[in-house]
Amino acid sequence: HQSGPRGLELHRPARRGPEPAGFLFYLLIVANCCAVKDYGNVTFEEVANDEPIGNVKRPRAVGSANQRLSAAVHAVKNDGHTCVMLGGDHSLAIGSIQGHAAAKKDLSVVWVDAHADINTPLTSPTGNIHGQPMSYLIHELHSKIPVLPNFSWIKPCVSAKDIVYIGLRDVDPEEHHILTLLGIKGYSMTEVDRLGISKVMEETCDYIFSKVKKPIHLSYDIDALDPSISPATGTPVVGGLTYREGVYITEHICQTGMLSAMDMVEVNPKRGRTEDEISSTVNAAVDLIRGCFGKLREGNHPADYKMPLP
Ligand code: HAR
Ligand code: MN
Ligand code: MN
Repeated sequence: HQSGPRGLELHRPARRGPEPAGFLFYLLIVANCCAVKDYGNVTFEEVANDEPIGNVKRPRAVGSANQRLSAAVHAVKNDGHTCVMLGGDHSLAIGSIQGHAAAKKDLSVVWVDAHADINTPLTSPTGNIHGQPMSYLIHELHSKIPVLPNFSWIKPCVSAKDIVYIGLRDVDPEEHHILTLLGIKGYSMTEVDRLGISKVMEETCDYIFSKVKKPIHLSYDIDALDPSISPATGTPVVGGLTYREGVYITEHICQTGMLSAMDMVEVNPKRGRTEDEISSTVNAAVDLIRGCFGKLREGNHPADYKMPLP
């Protein structure tokens, strides 16, 4: 952390290539004092005849892909590193958070997103699993989750009180009911407008650290940012975070010293209509990750930097 972002070079996503199991790609990177270890892509097997269950699309492929991801994240955490997971759609948070929780018992989750992604398979209006990941992970919703093929390995691992949402502006009525029922802490764009992002982050950290300083799982959906900055994503929603608000969140999370794993998701170059849309989206994602690992807008220098002698 001290020496800043030198060495944190991220792989740019390829524009074309196989799209396994509904995900674009996974890449795990570990940063420790900004030394980066690339754990490589998580590979998935094709699942034939992956028929919907109810309206849930491709349950077997998504279930088994997340099981592999969970094992990969667990291994990264057991190696003692901070884990960066590059997606891919937000359904991968199931495996990412599950694997993280397997290594670190008590987590808090900061979910930065235009969407709450807390539909259950039964409330989902679309059947898209990337609108549902939180529902599989929360203890309090366990009884509301039906049996799905390749989902039986998932064990709820997060309490409703340990979650904070930031950036919400497209929440389904059923999701809003769940958020209210469980009393989940959230800062919609209305609260970001009212309080300002610095107050939002101060309150967020007071809340998640109110009892003990738990490790943070930051799940950052690029669509939290305004589509004028990050248009190359599957479900852009107007009225999002500015670039500066988005980066401020990462700087604040970094200075807690408690970031333990992060997801950077829904970056989808195939949804960019021009090269500029793609590069703007990807560059924003890279800047958000660098913010998480110590890049400061005031500038950085290595702790052991020495001035050249005259
Ligand atoms: N709420 C909608 C659904 O459940 C759309 C959410 C999916 N889009 C996302 N998630 N990008 O963050 O289908
Ligand atoms: Mn999301
Ligand atoms: Mn989203």
